[in-house]
Amino acid sequence: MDRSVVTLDRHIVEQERRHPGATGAFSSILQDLALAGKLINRQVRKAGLVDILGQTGRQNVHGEEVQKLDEFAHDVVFRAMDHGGHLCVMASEEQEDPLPIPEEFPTGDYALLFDPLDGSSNIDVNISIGTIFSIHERVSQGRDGTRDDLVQPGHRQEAAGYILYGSSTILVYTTGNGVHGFTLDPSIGEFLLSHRDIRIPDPGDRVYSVNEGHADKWSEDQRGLVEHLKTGRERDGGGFSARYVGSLVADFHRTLMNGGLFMYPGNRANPEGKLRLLYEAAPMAMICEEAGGRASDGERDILSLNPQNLHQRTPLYIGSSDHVELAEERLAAG
Ligand code: P6P
Repeated sequence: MDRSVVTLDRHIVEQERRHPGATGAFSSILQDLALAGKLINRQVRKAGLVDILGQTGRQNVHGEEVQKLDEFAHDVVFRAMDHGGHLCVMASEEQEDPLPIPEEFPTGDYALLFDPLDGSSNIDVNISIGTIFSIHERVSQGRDGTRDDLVQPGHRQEAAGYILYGSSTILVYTTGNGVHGFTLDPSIGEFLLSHRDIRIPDPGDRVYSVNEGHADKWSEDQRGLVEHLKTGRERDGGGFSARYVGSLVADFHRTLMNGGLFMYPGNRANPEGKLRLLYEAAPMAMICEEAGGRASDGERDILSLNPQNLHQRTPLYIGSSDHVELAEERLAAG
């Protein structure tokens, strides 16, 4: 039993040693993201005790009410990342346009996309929420990065991860060399390696995760798929039970750890669904596929999609390979 205490910093250094090409830039980015996670965690843990709850009365680019904690998380991530000298541009779910690196700081070779606090509607009711991040190598030249550095297909991601503020706070990331989880020990303020080389169970738990409140707007095929999962015989791929938190990071983390199938399908009102490709679906897809699972829009691999704009949405079917394949087969069968 390996009883060594492996901090995130030590893990990053060990990973760097294994990959001589690593310049250390990415390690510094991850360490800065971990700091942002600790700062957001501190506020999340005391939300409700300070006047940080409730609406700001303003709306984000998607017309959704901006919670104060959302705003705080956006600012924390931006300010943790803007001065390290490794990024040339950032993008946030909370801002319509790319975020340039302030003039007073140097820029670097990476572009960061993030959802500062996903699941924010759950903040006031003490349900788990999360920060999601995706990192690309820049494709543009010059000091400042451009939209092209951000709007790249998921298979070009250098790294992806999330921080889940749940019963404990866990940071999960991958650079394509395994998926690793670090649980925050608040008594020492360190993320400690708690889940080395996560593999998604396959076959996974017979659990499906979708908001059936939207069923009336789904396609016939989607309704047929969920009906099959619920009522089909186990040997025919049915016999599933349901779990749904309504917070992507929480629903995805459960799926990653236990297996299962998370779905956010398109519907009549929103054919592309609700989830954002670049800073929600694509980072989760990189993590899931690195852990041995799959991520699809119902027909195509999420990582193969060629994005057209920063905040575009995509349907998402993600989890244990066998379950995602079953979904694709049933959706294709019509
Ligand atoms: P619905 C939270 O608002 C979020 O963006 C994701 O975290 C979550 O998976 C989804 O929306 C839940 O949406 O329509 O089920 O409430």
